Amino acid sequence: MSHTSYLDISPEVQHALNHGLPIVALESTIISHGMPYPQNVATAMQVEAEVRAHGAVPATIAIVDGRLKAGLSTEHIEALGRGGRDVVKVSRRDIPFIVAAGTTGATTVASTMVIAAMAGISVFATGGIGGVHRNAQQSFDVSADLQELAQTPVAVVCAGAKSILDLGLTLEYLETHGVPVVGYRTHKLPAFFTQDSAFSVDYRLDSSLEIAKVLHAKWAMNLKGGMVIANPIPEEFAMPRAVIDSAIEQALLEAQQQGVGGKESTPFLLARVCDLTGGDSLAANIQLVLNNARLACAIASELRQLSQ
Ligand code: PSU
Ligand code: MN
Repeated sequence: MSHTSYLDISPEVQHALNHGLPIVALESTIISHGMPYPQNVATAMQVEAEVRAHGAVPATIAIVDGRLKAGLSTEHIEALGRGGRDVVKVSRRDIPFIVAAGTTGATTVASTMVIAAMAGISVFATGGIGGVHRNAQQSFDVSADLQELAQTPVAVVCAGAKSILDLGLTLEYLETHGVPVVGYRTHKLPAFFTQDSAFSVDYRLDSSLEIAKVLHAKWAMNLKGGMVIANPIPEEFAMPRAVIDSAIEQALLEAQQQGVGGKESTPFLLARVCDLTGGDSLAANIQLVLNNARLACAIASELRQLSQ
């Protein structure tokens, strides 16, 4: 039995693989834990439509009834969205338990990368990656997303990371593990809701072709691991820094007071920031994901051409 016998590739994704068409992987924890219902389901469907409209095939990834899925049905997306934070959040360590039990889970950036790589998909779009949490000097809370980027050959297009994290320590960690952080048309690390932060990226690249050339060269040389492609939220959807900063401070304080830790930490903070800023942050969140999907399509298309 090969490892891919655990994997179901949808007919649409399989067709794209057979014909060398560009494919963009999408994660499912952003659906269950990253946004409220029903906007989460609507957004997941809208992102898939955006990918198709930009000439690529979407592969939304999750684990359903113990099967690794690359390409989800509308019913599965609906179930993950409706289940919300009751759905099991699956990172790399959790995959074999969910598979062995034959149950269902939403995949994080880390586990989505694992399954995308298994399916032969190398470009992935999402909102924000996990990272080194603030006060990680004490808590040791470092997202498994960062180690995955160090070992699995998938490029992750995101809007940087939310400042619920320590962005400086996140960059240091990625540097140590050899993960490049590319700014798309920017020198600054975007901070999800805002176009920039106080931190610089490693490399600025201004076109999807340049990004694809770097990915192609990296993987042609068998340099392991992925890459972070940080794409700033479009200016018209960015949020005032003071508004978002105060919501994040408040959410962090509540998490500390309530003793929230481990894998609950990120979903708790995401939900509180969303509540505290109301519909504004959700609207921004949706727009930045669409924006990342478009850039991922362009990179996936260029990469296909370079690989032919
Ligand atoms: N950050 C966001 N939105 C998200 C997540 C992070 O702005 O939806 C999700 C992603 O699935 C990410 C995960 O991979 O949270 C990280 O969780 P943890 O910190 O527990 O590794
Ligand atoms: Mn964590």
